[in-house]
Amino acid sequence: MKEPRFGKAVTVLAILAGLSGPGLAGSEDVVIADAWARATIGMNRPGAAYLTLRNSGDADVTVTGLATPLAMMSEIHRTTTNADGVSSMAPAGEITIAAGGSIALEPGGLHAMLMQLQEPLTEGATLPLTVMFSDGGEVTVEAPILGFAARGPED
Ligand SMILES: [Cu+2]
Repeated sequence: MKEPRFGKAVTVLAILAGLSGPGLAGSEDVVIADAWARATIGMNRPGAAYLTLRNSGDADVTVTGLATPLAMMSEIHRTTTNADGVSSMAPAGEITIAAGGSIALEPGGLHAMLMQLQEPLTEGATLPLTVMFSDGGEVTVEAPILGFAARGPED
């Protein structure tokens, strides 16, 4: 049984070397801008939050999930509108931000869906929102909560 153990040790060393190696690109190259959430009436319906992810690194970065203490479950959803003008949404799965690229979560497209709210999203308060990445990194932003009819952070 020595060989499997040796194999595991080599793997761990490789991971450690990767973490400290120069030129490592990953979630530390991602900047989150223009985060905001929309106020909710009560807690019966999910809340929505929006933000822009910019990847200034030279490697693609993948978003694996979202979390906020104000909701039991948070997911990135994608809204699509069919030829009949009917909109529907579904979980978008993992989202990859190309090296040097950016992805916007905005009304009518991708959004952070905040399900099973633990308290209403109140205009004027802020929502802590954590974005998780496939390299294990996390970035947390405080998204201001705007009014019920807000369409963007400038409203
Ligand atoms: Cu949704």
